[in-house]
Amino acid sequence: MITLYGAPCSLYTGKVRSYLRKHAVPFAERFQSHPRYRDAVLPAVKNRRIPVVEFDDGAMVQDSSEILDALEKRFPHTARPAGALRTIELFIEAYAERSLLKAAMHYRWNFPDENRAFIVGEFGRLLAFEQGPAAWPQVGEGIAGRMSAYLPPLGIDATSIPAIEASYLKLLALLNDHFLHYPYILGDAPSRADYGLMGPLYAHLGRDPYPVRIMQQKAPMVMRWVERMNAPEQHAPEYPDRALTFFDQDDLPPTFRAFLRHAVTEYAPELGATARAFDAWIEKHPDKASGMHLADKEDQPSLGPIEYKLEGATVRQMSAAHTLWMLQRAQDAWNAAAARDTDRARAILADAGGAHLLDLKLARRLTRIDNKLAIA
Ligand SMILES: N[C@@H](CCC(=O)N[C@@H](CS)C(=O)NCC(=O)O)C(=O)O
Repeated sequence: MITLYGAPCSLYTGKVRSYLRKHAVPFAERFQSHPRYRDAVLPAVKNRRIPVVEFDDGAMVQDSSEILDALEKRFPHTARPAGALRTIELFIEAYAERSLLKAAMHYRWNFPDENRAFIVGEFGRLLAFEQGPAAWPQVGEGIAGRMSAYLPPLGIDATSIPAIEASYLKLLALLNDHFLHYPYILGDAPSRADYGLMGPLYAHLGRDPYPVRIMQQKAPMVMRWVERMNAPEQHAPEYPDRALTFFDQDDLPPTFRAFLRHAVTEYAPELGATARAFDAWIEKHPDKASGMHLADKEDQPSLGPIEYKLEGATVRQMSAAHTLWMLQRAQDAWNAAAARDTDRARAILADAGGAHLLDLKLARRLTRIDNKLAIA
């Protein structure tokens, strides 16, 4: 039995929970308030973020992408995309992890009349459920203050908000079109593209009171996908009797290609600016040898401020080294692919305007050691 330490309102927990359900992996979910989290899990992972998965052999992993890697290794019989689509699913996972965080956080924290009581209650429940409803608001407010303080470093401000909203509404329209024809991003079976997107599109945008209404009203097929991704079975009555296969990498449908173009358009400028910030950071830190953490305390440190364009607006935010580690994973899959698949993945990304992302090389490779970013 696997234990998932997480919470319903947690973005990255939504990604892992969906994977476990879709792959029929038995698991139980616990809050961080569970005594085992405090006594055994936190001392082992040394990272306060959720999700954490504790495997039946005692291994514990923090970071949703590393958890999915571990699950892929431990349950190798489960279907996953191969060839060029492996690179593409990892790229979409990276986009979902970073680029959609802005919409998730904006729609959670900037609509307090509708959201605040709910989300403060959620935080109270996950930390102090056993203390009862009277205790939740105060406990929840403490966390809410810390979480909403992430908005400025994420670049969510008066200048960027119209762009963040425009970008999100475009995404909803593109995905709604896609799900008119297919149950998942890469066809008739779920992939890491779907799990990655489930983080923001479920925990925040498909569950908090204000944004869930937008999704229900503007993108009912996306709402259905969220429901499907949380179901243990295929749950796709709209498209019955289909083989559970992925798209043919040589024949990707227009709705997928339009979605990928949007993801590349919105994410590539942030990636490019972050890569430049990393290279500048490396120059300033010649002492950082292989195996050293980027920062002593922070698991996912920033590399300093960056600026880039989103939907014509200038976004000013703190960069995130973690997003480069995610990109590197897609690049690694690309480098490991057979020649034919390498060409194909490049052609798919080129069609979306993002072939250059495969060539974006960093001054040093990144890795994670003891659940923290480090120089490889
Ligand atoms: N890269 C990590 C990110 C995890 C993460 O940021 N989790 C949030 C909750 S969804 C958290 O624990 N935040 C606590 C904090 O920022 O202090 C992953 O994919 O697991």
